[in-house]
Order: sequence, then structure tokens, then C-alpha cells
Amino acid sequence: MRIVVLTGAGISAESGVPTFRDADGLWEGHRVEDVATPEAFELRPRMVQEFYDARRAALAGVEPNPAHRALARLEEVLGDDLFLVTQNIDDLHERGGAQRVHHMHGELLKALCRACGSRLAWQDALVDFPPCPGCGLPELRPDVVWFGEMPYGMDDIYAQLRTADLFVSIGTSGAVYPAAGFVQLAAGARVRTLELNLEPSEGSHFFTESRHGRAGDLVPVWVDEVLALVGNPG
Ligand code: BJW
Repeated sequence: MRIVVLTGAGISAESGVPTFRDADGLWEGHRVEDVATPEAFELRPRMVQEFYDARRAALAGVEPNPAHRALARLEEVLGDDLFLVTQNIDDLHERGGAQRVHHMHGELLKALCRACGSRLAWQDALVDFPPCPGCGLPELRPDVVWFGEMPYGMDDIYAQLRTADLFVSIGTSGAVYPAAGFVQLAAGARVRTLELNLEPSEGSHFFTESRHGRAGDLVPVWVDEVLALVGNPG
């Protein structure tokens, strides 16, 4: 069985990472739409760097939860038949044990050089604009996808969506495109679709099936169901 799983901020909520659009979803008083744009970075570069520096530093204090670990268990059995694409820029899928994670909105632990295009593993603060190890220019920004920018790996994602047996969306509000459109694309290719979310998302009515509750409860149960179907060697 070939499965595409899309995850959003809701899967990391129980690890203590705030979501974007829930009641407590303001980041230090900023709406994400006001800081996650190239225009915000041009106008207020220090503010935007500090926003991402704070989130990068906060990663050290959070741990993967049962939903991340359940998906890693699924990957262990399905291998390349699981395509895990996340909108999240944290590294909780990887720390939960997943090895093939497609970060369509980039990664907090990477920096992108605006001068030479290098993408580098990065742990430290960027607010003081350290020189790029590649070209030496002080042009590093977080390697994340802002509004108006092209998410990473779209051709691969679309190809996987068209040929999957099942598309599963976990912990995402369905407010941000292109990810919000994946369910319609999959449904158009006659792929079965399942939503696992705290509440109905904006595109909930497009899914074949929806289950509502906490990811930490729903995802392990769903993974057990799939493993029972495909014959879990463990
Ligand atoms: C739980 C839970 C628990 C809580 N358990 N669940 C007009 C119409 C259509 C499109 C556009 C438009 N105007 C502009 C656009 C395009 C634009 C867009 O979509 N804008 C919208 C605002 C309308 N998109 C773009 O610009 C994208 N690029 C693009 O489109 O390029 C052109 C293109 C053309 C053709 C093909 C492909 C591309 C880029 C979007 C970049 C988004 N970037 C951000 C910031 C990234 C870095 C960062 O993290 O700071 O990505 S914005 C932010 O939203 C972040 C997230 O990944 C993204 C999605 O949020 P997510 O994950 O859904 O979180 P929430 O908070 O919204 O929802 C959480 C959900 O979890 C809720 O439903 C809760 O109920 C649930 N939940 N606890 C289970 N315990």
C-alpha cells in the first residue's frame, strides 16, 4: 500500500510547539502572515531573524510525541511506500525516528544564503548576520518558505499524490496553499483520503473520511490499523 502523509502544526502541538491559527497561535504577538514574507524580511530583517532564532532555540526544549513516533514506525514497515511530507519546519519527525521527511516549507535547522544560494545545516542565531561559510557574505536567512515563495519538492509531491492508494492529512488547518489543495488533487486521481485533525479543517468536506481528536491519540491507532492490514512483521 502506497501512502502519502501530510502533516502540519497540529502534530507538534502536543510536543509544546504552538500552532499558527489556533486561539493561542500568535508568535510573540505576531501573526505569521506578518513575519513569514520576503517583504517583512526586507523591511524588518532583525525582527524576522529574531522570530526564527527564538523558534530555533525553543526546539531544544521540545520532544517528539506519540504521533511522530507512530509515523516513524509506519515508515519502518512501509519504507519508500510511505511518502511523509510536512509543512512543519521543526525536526520532530526526524527525532521521532523518521528518516525520509520532505520538508516542503523548509527547516529551522538550515540557513539559506541569499547571495550564493547555499543551503547549510545551521544551529545558531542569525540575527547578527554571520558570514555565509560558502561565500563569506552576510546574507544568511532561515531556509524556510515564506508566503509568495515556491515550496520545496512540489513535482515530487504531486507525482506521489497522483499514484498513492491513500492520502492522509494530519494536524493542518487547510488554510495555506498549495498544501491545502492536496486533498482535491488526490481525490481527483481517485485516491482515498483521510483527515486526522482536532477539528474539521477548511477542506474537511473533501475527505473520504475524517476523524477528529488529538494527533497523539488518533495517529497511533490509525498506524496500528494500517500495520494490521499490511501484515506487520513486528
Ligand atoms: C491539532 C492539534 C492536535 C491543533 N492534534 N490537530 C489566495 C487563494 C489561494 C492561495 C493564495 C491566495 N493568496 C495567496 C495564496 C498563496 C499562499 C497562501 O496559501 N495564502 C493563504 C493565506 C491563502 N501560499 C503561498 O504563498 C505558498 N507558495 C505558493 O503558493 O507558491 C506558488 C505556487 C504555485 C503553484 C504551485 C505551488 C506553489 C507558500 C506558503 C508558505 C507558508 N509558510 C508558512 C511559514 C513557514 C515558516 C514558518 O513556520 O514560519 O508555513 S505559513 C504557516 O502556515 C506555516 C505552516 O506550515 C502553514 C500551515 O499551517 P498549519 O500547519 O496548517 O497550522 P495551523 O495553525 O493553521 O493549523 C493547525 C491545525 O492543527 C488546526 O486545524 C488545529 O485544529 C489542529 N490541531 N492541535 C491534532 N493536538
